[in-house]
Amino acid sequence: MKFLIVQGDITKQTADAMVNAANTSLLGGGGVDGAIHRAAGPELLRECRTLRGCETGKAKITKGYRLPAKYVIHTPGPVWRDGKSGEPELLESCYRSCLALAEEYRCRTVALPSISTGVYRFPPELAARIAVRTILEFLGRSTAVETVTMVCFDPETKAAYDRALAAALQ
Ligand code: AR6
Repeated sequence: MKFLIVQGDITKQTADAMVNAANTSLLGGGGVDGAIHRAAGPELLRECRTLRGCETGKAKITKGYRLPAKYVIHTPGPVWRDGKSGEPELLESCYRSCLALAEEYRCRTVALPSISTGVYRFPPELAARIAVRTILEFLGRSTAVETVTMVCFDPETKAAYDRALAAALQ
């Protein structure tokens, strides 16, 4: 099992499954969602329309079309309000739901973005701690997934994940 943290554009990452930080409509948006839809091509939106949305904290899977990934796993993260509206539990549930689908589809490699820390304003340090803990727990019991790569778009986000991993391994 391997957990990697890299900086870059997730749409350029080759993986069996690529996770999309979507919204509950699953019909596209800005940020990483917009980048994934642009790189995948219009067939992705066509398949997403058949899914009839997704609840916050859950996940749905589609094909990857023109992306360097066999599957895209779409998850709507929580919008940060005050931290007392179930945001941490919902974020953990996003990671769990995505990884469970990757396991079900026997994916060996999974690339993930930092869910909810962009437009949805989840504090990056807390988000990174939740993501790292949930991913490490999952990797400890997964039989299909061998490598999870957290793809951070900017250096500040990568630094937050590096710190969270260092703290988790202490
Ligand atoms: N590769 C990797 N990470 C990226 C990329 C990329 N190409 N582009 C942005 N990020 P966000 P959210 C980072 O806003 O907070 C959309 O409109 C970004 O810097 O994409 O979950 C959806 O449709 C940040 O660190 O997702 C929803 O409406 C992280 O990805 C809403 O935004 C997440 O930022 C979801 O908001």
